[in-house]
Amino acid sequence: MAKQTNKKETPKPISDKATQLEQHVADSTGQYMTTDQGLKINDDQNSLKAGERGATLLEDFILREKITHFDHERIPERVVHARGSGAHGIFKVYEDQSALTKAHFLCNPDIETPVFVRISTVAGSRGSTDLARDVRGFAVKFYTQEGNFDLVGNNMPVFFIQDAIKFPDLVHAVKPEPDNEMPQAASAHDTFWDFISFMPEASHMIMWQMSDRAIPRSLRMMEGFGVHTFRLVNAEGVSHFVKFHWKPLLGVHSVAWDEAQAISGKDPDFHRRDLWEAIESGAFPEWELGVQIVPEEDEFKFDFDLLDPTKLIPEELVPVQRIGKMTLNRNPDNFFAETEQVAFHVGHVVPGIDFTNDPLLQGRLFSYTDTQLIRLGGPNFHEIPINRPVVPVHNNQRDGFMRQTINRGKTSYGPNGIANNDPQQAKAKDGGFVSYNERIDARKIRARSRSFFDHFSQAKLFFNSQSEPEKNHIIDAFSFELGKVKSVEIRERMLGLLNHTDPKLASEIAFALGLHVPKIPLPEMNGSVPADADPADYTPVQTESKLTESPALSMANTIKDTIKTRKIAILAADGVNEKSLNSMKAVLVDGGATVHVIAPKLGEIISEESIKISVDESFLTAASVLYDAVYVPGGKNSVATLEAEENAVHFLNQAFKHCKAIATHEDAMQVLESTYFFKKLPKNYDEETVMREGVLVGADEKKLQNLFVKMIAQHRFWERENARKIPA
Ligand code: HDD
Repeated sequence: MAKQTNKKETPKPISDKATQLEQHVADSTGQYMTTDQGLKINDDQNSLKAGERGATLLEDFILREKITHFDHERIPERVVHARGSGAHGIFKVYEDQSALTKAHFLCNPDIETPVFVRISTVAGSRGSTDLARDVRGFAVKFYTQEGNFDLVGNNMPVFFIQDAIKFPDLVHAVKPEPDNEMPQAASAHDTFWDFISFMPEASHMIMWQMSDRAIPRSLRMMEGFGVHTFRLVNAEGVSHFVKFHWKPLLGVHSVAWDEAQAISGKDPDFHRRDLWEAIESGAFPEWELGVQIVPEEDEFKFDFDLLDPTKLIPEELVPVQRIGKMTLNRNPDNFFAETEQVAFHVGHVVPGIDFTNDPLLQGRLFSYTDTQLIRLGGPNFHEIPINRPVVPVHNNQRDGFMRQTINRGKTSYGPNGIANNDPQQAKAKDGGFVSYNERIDARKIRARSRSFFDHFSQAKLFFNSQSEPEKNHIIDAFSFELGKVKSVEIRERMLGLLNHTDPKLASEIAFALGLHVPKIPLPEMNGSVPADADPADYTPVQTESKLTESPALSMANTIKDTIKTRKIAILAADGVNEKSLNSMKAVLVDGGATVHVIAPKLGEIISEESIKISVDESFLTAASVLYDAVYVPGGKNSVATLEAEENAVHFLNQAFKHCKAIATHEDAMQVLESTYFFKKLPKNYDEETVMREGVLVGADEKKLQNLFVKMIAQHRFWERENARKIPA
């Protein structure tokens, strides 16, 4: 007899949410196959026929059920953020924040709040590449004891548009073009840049989008931002403005654009795999929750409007206080049930967290529930296990497609006398949500505040705050994207717009495009002018930011002190020196890195000491772009094989091109000599040179290992990039 079992084999972290989800988990281990009605199936190989060669009978309910279910397996993908990866975790606040907010989960360091996180690209379809140049969505659902709180942010702190009414236009422009549905998961096409060229308000966001933030090394190495200004409200009803941040403990790191494009071919699931593997291996991704707090009375003290979602508050003006930590510690059991069906909404808040009048946020407050109605098929999507709060739900909402709850009793209205007026409203002191009592005294008007009209000063601030290599990458990214635009008119209009942010930036891009920067007066390129308005009233204002630089905006200043979870390739072949390979491997693994031995073929290699070493990947299945660094150990025969192996030399050339750390044992020098970059290497290998160039050859094993670890922690040696135009 098959054994009944619903137990998981591996212990999973326990939380209220995990326990709740467990009730819905089905595990077929040791079970008989049944129909959806629970009938045991005897033959799942053949349909019921009139004779062996006969027609299939309509009577075959088993066939009908199976095919019908299959025919209905798909639901609409998200209109934006269709491609995403999810994980479970926990959040804990460091210290009581009750001076700022009455949200329970932020007031008690003993409370561990379960979370589900979904990180996504925006433009591509569900099956598109992870490495698209794109904004990343960063959505966190906190299952608190006061209901669900969703922080639905991005990995960039600002947005393209200032008013939600423009969102459908923005998305239509960036999505594949409607006549031929090209290109997939890319903004590098005419309609996107056509739209942007008429939207001066996008000037700041496109600097972020063209920066390396749009091609993260890992979803675990990205910042997150709530983008809008929200409110925190304490038990006394005092409100503070707040910007939410997620700060990754591994730092903020990106790949090179050339590398991103190659990864898209070699492993389009690169980010999803990386997140999954990190969690499976116990290297749990961690972020600190940061808040920038602005008292109500300081609302107008900045040279931008706090309600404008195209502006950030520079960290140098208002420091980010790190108030808690989120750890992702469990992969989903089922992608569709959890990651696909999770429904986020900026309007899911708890007492102590409230909105501002940011016009983008206000529009979002409508959009998210509305979209779930079509995507998840009706008003009961909150009953899908991943969406359920961990606290009970009681109200008079009833019925609708796929209702799960069996509401007992006669009443589904209030007030009622039949059922003691249950469910009852909760007083504020008992946790009832009360909106912040903001005073609004206004005329009804379709308009935009003049305080939203400075579109360039923060775009400039961002560009000026970047390191030299980061600036180059931005110029290259614009040159690539506009280079893919077919219409010269659009290219020129974009150059005209960029010229208002930074003339040098515009002229460098113009050079790559073989164009001149046109001088276009701003009113002529602002498409956001209502029909009856005077365009002069909509002309952007040119102001200078009080800050000339904000170091927090540059990834060059991020954390660079760990090799944890980095992937390192060791190239080897038969005859490798076992000690040279394994002692380096041990040091790297000790530092928390994952090490793969890559050889001409899978199986095992035999070292010069006749020791068998297992091979993780062959040159056919591996590629340099999937690793952070590469090491070549000694061993005469191994070195000779690699030197003659084009794929090994290509591996090193690409690693060099993408500015990665490269180390070889002194005996493996010959392999380096076969690379195109060997002649560029400096002759003297003192530590300073190594840390500048990122290529290391050494005889002293201890020194080699220590320096290699330091090099990998640096992430990349972007200064090498003058060698970008090489044949790798
Ligand atoms: Fe949005 C999804 C983030 C503006 C309408 N958005 C979505 C997701 C993220 C964001 C992370 C994916 C959630 C998930 O993983 O399921 N969106 C943002 C940010 C914005 C923003 C940070 C600006 C600050 N969004 C925005 C506007 C509108 C929408 C202005 C409409 C007026 N967003 C949606 C949506 C989506 C969505 C159509 C698609 C799927 C979904 O909601 O659940 O409703």
